[in-house]
Amino acid sequence: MNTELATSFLSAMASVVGEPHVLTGDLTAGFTVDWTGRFSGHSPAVVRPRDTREVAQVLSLCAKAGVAVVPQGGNTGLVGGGVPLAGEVVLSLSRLTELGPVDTEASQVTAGAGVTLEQVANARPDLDLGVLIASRRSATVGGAIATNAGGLRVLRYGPMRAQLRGIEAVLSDGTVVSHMSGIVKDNTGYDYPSLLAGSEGTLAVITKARLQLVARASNPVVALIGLDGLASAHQLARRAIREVPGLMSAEFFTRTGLQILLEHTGLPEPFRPAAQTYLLLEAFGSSALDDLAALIGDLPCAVAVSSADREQLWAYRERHPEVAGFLGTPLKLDVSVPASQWVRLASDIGKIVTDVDPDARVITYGHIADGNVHVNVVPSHNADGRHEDAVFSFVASLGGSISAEHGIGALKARWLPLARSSSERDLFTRIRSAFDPYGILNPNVLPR
Ligand code: 2HG
Ligand code: ZN
Repeated sequence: MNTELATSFLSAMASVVGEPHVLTGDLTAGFTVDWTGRFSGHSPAVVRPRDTREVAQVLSLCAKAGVAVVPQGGNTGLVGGGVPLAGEVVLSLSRLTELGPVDTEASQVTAGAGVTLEQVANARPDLDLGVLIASRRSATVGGAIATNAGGLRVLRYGPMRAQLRGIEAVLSDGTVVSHMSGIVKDNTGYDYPSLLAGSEGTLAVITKARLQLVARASNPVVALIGLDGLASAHQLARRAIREVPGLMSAEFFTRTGLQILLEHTGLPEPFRPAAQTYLLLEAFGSSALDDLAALIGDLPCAVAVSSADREQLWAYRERHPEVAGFLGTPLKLDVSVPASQWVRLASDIGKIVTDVDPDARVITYGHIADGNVHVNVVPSHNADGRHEDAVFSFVASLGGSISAEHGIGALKARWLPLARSSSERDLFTRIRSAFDPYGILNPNVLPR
């Protein structure tokens, strides 16, 4: 954009959202870099509309000027999908914070794109949001839907897409589409809310969603169990799925990650003796404590019933995303494989990475029941694609997915052909053109 064009474009933006909500220069800093520090770019402006009408006006101005836009929620993404890597305008949805009253008949609520997941979860004491992620205090409804966030309870409630009962969104030409009736049985044509879930801001800008809530878990119990290796953890998790009816979470981490976490945070050792692999299970219901006790037998463990104790045990798992960051700028790869391949993936992935970078540090943890391993790599020097290449090729050879829950973003765009055929990618392109004929929505995310 030349200077003259930029000035008139910015004043047009200001006339829509008000001058204080068009941020330029140093004020854009917090919006142009992701929280890991791996992805950073620059932006001529961060525009902060306050409602759907303003979003529509901003988008039609951008479409007319041919200005690319990166929609941004809480900026908690991990694949470079929410930051302006090529000088795009940042469309921040953080002011769309309206949270409607809970519809208690349907256990549903309508939330603006900028409402945090924690605010939705706390909308009523007897209800909860099925999706629970560590970044819930900053991650927002719009971003969580756009990335189809998964998290710690997918095995019971599914990812964000499964909570969706309606959506309102704006297309790149400013058209508002809205289907918010909340009806569960509704076969009146294409399920575009579902398509927008996981579209990573490439199809439309989500402004509002109607979300299904779940009953808040009664009598939750958390158990952290020490095991002699990944195979035993996998076996016990499979048994938990069959034998613990109230199971909500089955998470794992290893001694390597735990050791670094303890050293950098001052958290105490959870129990002795120290183990190679840790399995964290959470279950609810009147029989949860007995069911877990029967499963665990005499394995070393810590069990928590009170809210404070449960939180303390969860911290060992929920703080794992910080671990690689204590050592350097991490590369966060989230992959999943069929259950039958999980032990192979989790056991071999460290060597797969160190074969291409012997001094790289590798920390693994994740959602064991979903076959999902978070491979956090701290490269020994500049990441040049070889770590991703090694991990994703191995995962593809096991019949797995190169993105279990974080999306393709900019990080994985090059490797999408490992996961999707050319006919599928052609279809993606045609869908994308139908929603965004101007080609301005998140152009660096998912290959065009
Ligand atoms: C988690 O499961 C998140 O904690 C973040 O998906 C994973 O930071 C990561 O790699
Ligand atoms: Zn995760």
